[in-house]
Amino acid sequence: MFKGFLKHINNVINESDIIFELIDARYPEKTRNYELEKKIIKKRKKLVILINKSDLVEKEKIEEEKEKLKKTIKAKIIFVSGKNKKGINLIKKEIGILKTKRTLIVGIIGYPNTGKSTLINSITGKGKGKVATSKKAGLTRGLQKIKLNEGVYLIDSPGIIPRKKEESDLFLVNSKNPNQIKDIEGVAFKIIKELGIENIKKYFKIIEKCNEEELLEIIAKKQNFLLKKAKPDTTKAARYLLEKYQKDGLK
Ligand SMILES: Nc1nc2c(ncn2[C@@H]2O[C@H](COP(=O)(O)OP(=O)(O)OP(=O)(O)O)[C@@H](O)[C@H]2O)c(=O)[nH]1
Ligand SMILES: [Mg+2]
Repeated sequence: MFKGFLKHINNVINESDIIFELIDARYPEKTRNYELEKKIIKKRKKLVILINKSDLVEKEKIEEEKEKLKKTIKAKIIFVSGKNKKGINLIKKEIGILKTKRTLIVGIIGYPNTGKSTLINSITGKGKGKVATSKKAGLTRGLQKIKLNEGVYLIDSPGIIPRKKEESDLFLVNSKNPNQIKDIEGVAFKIIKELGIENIKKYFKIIEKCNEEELLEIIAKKQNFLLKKAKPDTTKAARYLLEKYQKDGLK
């Protein structure tokens, strides 16, 4: 599956005149695809980095991240929110600069769930062809070309993950679904650590003093996830925690 997707993405890079890489404003570094960025630059294609979901972070953090990013790559960086339709005019301006008489192809790439399809719908607006979006990672599976206006096409692509990525990191940035995780408890610990045990306890309304491991046991007991001899089923509790994280970010 991975190989097939990579072939698609290589086609997008080859075909496009300009490529927008979407990264998640909450985890900019964790959702950058350095391999693809290198490939795009090598092919001398125009790369624009879109820090999407900027509605979910504080303005100060946004500026800080932009400065950090600027130091690492020679590309235009724009903050957007596909959901709130923020920055859409700036994107259209970038497309407009390149528009000549011939056909212009705009590729949209990024990790699964970074909001590529949602953004395309915001750019094209009402009444135009819509692409499907989902809370679950990995919805878009093939390439889809959407007409923006005369001679300008956007390509929606499946989310792609670089090789050698930790599944806990991929889960944290919503690029993997709970049923794709092998080490369920390991990933649950990572999520608890990242979000802070006190926040997780608050979410599950737990007041007892406990560490990460004990927390899963308490959740298991609370939910009645029990094994033989009433032993708490911590794997099931961990899966429950992962599902909640995907649903509402445990907030
Ligand atoms: N808060 C917020 N959520 C967003 C934004 N853009 C997309 N989302 C949400 O993120 C989830 C994924 O959106 P999609 O547009 O399907 O993401 P995608 O990158 O196309 O995902 P794949 O096709 O699986 O690679 C959905 O639940 C969207 O509602 C945004 O700007 N802000
Ligand atoms: Mg999609």
